[in-house]
Amino acid sequence: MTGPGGVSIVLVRGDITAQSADAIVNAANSSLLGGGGVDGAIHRRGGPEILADCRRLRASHYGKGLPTGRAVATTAGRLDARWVIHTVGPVWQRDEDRSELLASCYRESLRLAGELGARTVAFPAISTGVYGWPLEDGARVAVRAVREAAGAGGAGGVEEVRFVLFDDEAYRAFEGVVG
Ligand code: AR6
Repeated sequence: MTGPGGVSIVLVRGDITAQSADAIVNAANSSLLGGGGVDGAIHRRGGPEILADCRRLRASHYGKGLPTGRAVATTAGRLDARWVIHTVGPVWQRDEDRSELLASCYRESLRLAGELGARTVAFPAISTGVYGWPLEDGARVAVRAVREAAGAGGAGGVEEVRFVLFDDEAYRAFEGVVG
């Protein structure tokens, strides 16, 4: 169903590296040089071109790394996509509300995807793995951020935002929010 700003939200259970989309979003860390989870899988399946691009970014605009909440694009290498958009989620903290930073990851990634000319964008559930964000809250922040950005015209020509959820628990958390 088409939502605010003409953007449809689609939920899929699976591995994000197996998706076909214009842009695939990576739950990276600020080094941009790889890691575990989605990040490890993207670099493994996408091949060395992605890391080469990341190294170039570190050597130019992002000498100190990519700040939390921001997004940057590289080639998608061998993935079935035109771009990988790397974003850095916040580490979850019990005593500090960092949800604005998590929302910023979705907003900035979507804005960049729109600027690049993407129509389909695949997102993982950012911060809900290694970074410890509770799934249901992570889903709530994600869906709200996408709907708000789309409603405010912040998604350019993006037509589909696909959340790619790795397991049943994550899928159900998003299903509960999207309805
Ligand atoms: N496809 C889709 N979802 C996945 C996949 C996959 N292949 N693999 C894991 N998930 P995480 P974060 C789910 O840890 O929490 C890395 O080391 C996973 O179950 O990938 O933002 C980076 O370099 C979880 O629900 O990202 C950073 O250091 C969600 O994707 C750090 O982890 C996100 O889990 C970022 O941590």
